[in-house]
Amino acid sequence: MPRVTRETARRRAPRPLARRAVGGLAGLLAGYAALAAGQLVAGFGRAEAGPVAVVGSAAVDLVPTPLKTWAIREFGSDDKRVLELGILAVLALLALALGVLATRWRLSGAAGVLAIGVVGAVAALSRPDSAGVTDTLPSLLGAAAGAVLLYLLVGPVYAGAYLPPWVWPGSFVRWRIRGATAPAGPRGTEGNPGGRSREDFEDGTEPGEDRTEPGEDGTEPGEDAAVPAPASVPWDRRHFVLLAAATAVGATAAGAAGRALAGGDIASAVASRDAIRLPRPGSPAHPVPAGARLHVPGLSPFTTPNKDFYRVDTALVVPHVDAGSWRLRIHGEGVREDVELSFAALLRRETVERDITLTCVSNEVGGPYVGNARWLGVPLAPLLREAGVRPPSRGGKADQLVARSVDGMTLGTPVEDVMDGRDALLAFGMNGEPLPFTHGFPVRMVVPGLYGYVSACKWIESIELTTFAAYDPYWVKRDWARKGPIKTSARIDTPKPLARPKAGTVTIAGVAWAQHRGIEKVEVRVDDGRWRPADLAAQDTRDTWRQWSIPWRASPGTHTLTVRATDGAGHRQTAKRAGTVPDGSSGWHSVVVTVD
Ligand SMILES: Nc1nc2c(c(=O)[nH]1)N[C@H]1C(S)=C(S)[C@@H](COP(=O)(O)O)O[C@H]1N2
Ligand SMILES: [Mo]
Repeated sequence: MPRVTRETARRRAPRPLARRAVGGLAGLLAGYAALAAGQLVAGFGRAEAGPVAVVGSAAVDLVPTPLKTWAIREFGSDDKRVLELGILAVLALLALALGVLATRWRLSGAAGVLAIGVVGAVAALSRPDSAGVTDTLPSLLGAAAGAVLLYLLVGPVYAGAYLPPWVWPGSFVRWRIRGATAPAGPRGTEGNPGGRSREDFEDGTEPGEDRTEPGEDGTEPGEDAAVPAPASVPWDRRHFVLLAAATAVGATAAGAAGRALAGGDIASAVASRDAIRLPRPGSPAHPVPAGARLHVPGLSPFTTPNKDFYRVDTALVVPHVDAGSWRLRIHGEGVREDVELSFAALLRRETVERDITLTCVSNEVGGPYVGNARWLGVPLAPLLREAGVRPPSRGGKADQLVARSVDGMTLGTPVEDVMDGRDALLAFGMNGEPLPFTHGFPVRMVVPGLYGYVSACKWIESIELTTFAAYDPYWVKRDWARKGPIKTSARIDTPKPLARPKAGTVTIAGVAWAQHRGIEKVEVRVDDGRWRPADLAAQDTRDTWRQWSIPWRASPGTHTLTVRATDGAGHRQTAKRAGTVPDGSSGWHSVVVTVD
């Protein structure tokens, strides 16, 4: 019978550092496998319920508004990638720690992995678009797979009790008894009755009792009794490497399979979009006046191409809705009978095409979250009227229209604004093509004059007529104002901040917007000089932005260029600065340049 002596144990067991490293690696592998298994399970259900997606989405919902504002400002549209990387980094650290822990307390490590799965499950249930219990399965089953794998992976280096003594006193008691009968028992037990000392593990002199499966440590079943204390964990490298490799390969395959399954759903949505032939608008937009487009290098184009159009939303997984199965439900206060519209039915209605500039309330002074597109859609007001809805000014009880998207987002719009004659649209076309998925395919709302967060619901699936008193939608619950008319703003596009133009004539140019009121005047000031009126491009409509430019005789030195706009209602922008929360930024945009 191979007697494991203290000496052989010392030789065969991994050194403490190596053991931790192996544990850490086991943790990372188990974590990777958990995520991959979760992705596989999510592939059978909703991609939105993937473990990283649910935690990320819950984080998006939960983070305080200032942090969210900061993230949008700091990372822009990359905020989602950054969040995902952050979550993966945290998970990797946790996995690493649990792996190391598991080399001592095998069950605790595995339980830790399960606990993370439970956090994921809770996050999944907290989502406004949660499909219920099935959404918890990716996190729970993924974590279960990870827990089992961690348990198995650390087997070869496992050198402790199943549970720490403070969790399960039994493991301590058993060890004490064993230690007491063991002549070569662990050092330091006398002076350390409260628990195992570090050295107890690190020198590999473990009581052989709480060990792994028989045989796994190289000893025979029943050998325990014959071996006093020092039977340690022989470091079965082959066992570990095989299991680790199998885990890595299996997890990668599971992850790929999960992605492929999710890809199937996406494919049908993509096919439904490819199949759409946009109707000729019953009421086309009038052509953009030639004078509305200035040709100044560095100036934002009048029409923002779809690929450059800003994107602001909370969707970590872009919804891919099949237009064929899409339905819009209109219901609530004042609706005679619930309306349900298919995409085909929507296209059969009178369609209109309009140029409308969209702006995000999170846009800082001088910021990028504004864009102008040609939208094709169906006017919302007649639809509502047919359903029996009356605006408050005509005695309607509902003053708020709550649009809900397939991802659970809610946006609240004043019914009065939607029905006051402006071109509030259910849009399905954007610059001549079906809406891109990132911009709300198959149908979204667009309401001229209102910030996106109170009007521009993407991936819309229902419209409820209610009151502002009765319901606070998503952003309002997070410190933003109930109503969000767009504030008059102007931005300098060129020269760029910190640019170094040559002395001589420099063209200062940019855009100004005050949707549904129109831009009347733009003025520019250099340093503390007088305000000079800029040349305004022709106005397309009062719902679109206006380009402007002004020549400047630049002299060498550092200069501050400032712009201000006056809207069609006669309101001129003041210097008073406001941040984005709660109802949009205000103040003059300035750019500092150094003329060489
Ligand atoms: N479903 C959904 N719709 C949404 C949002 C969202 O997070 N989810 N964000 C809104 C906000 S804040 C803005 S500014 C606009 C942005 O539209 P865009 O991404 O097409 O530019 O969409 C609005 N519609
Ligand atoms: Mo927004």
